[in-house]
Amino acid sequence: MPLVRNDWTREEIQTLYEQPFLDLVFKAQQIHRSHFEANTIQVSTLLSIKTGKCPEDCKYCSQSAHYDSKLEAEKRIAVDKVISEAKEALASGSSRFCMGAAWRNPHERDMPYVLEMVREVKALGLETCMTLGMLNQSQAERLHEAGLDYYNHNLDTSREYYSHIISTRSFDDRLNTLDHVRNAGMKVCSGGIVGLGENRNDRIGLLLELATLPTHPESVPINMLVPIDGTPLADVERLDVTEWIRTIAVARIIMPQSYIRLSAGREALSDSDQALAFMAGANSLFSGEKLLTTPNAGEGKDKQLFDKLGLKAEKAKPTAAELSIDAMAAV
Ligand code: SAM
Ligand code: DTB
Ligand code: SF4
Repeated sequence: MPLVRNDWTREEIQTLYEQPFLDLVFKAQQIHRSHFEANTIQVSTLLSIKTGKCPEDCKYCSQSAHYDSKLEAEKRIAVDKVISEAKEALASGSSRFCMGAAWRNPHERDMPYVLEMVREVKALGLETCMTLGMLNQSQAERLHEAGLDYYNHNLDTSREYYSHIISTRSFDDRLNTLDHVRNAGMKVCSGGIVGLGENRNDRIGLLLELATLPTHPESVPINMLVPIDGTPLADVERLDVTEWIRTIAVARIIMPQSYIRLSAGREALSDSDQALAFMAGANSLFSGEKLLTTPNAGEGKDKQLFDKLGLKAEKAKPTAAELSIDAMAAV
């Protein structure tokens, strides 16, 4: 059996989900250890570079202009401010800086702004990531040339449940953006959200889509809905934490070389829940006081958690270009 498969079937994924919880977590941890260093977590910091008034109608989102979430919208923030936040992220041990904008897609007039930001953040020695909505092929190529390592664009949920959550962009629009990102040579960060009122078949459907992409996303965020007052999902029934952890474990098993990211929703988890999520193969998270618009476990809390569990933060990986410069310097 090859190490990494792209031909997973719905039935196989369902069987993985349905096994006893401890068997599933045990298997996920075994697979995790055969592909990654144990006890090592990749840490990213998020920054919202343009907040609110988004034209899209994602039913979970505080930033959609379609709902009254009481969020205060902000214009594009200055590049200098982004750079000072990135320096702080680096100093606090993050290896990747992820910049997000509440756009349907970047307009051409926004491109010089985002490209300058990528160049400057990259120059600090951080890995760079952006999430700006849909991209066309030319935008993806320009971002890659400027030094963007990762692009985050989530499928969010199954193809079947998708239309219950978003009507302003289609599931295929999302897959097209992922194609453009991949073709441009960037790494893909794509996952979804659990706890949207979907059922287990939808969670299976989401993972099936991700694990049958021609190349697995290098990073797979598994968000748990953060309920936002004023949005249509504000009062949706909360999903049991073990079901979130099952989703993480199945993702780890079927995408063994991908970083599985414990994403939005960590605030609702106890330290022991988080330990279980790491046991299930999660090996990446967002640190810092804030995600894009909602609170997150701050640095202090995460440091305590890492100390308590004996975890260490992964260092930023040098790029191929940096490695060849080092090799030349050694001659
Ligand atoms: N506007 C861009 C887009 O949607 O393509 C990028 C930012 S958007 C906030 C990034 C992702 O965050 C969404 O796809 C969704 O998976 C996640 N997200 C947003 N709001 C959330 C919430 N309230 N709870 C959990 N995850 C959320
Ligand atoms: C992802 O999958 N989760 C992050 C990141 N990609 C951009 C965003 C989470 C947002 C949570 C809600 C908020 O803070 O607005
Ligand atoms: Fe806009 Fe992204 Fe929020 Fe959807 S998830 S409303 S696209 S900011």
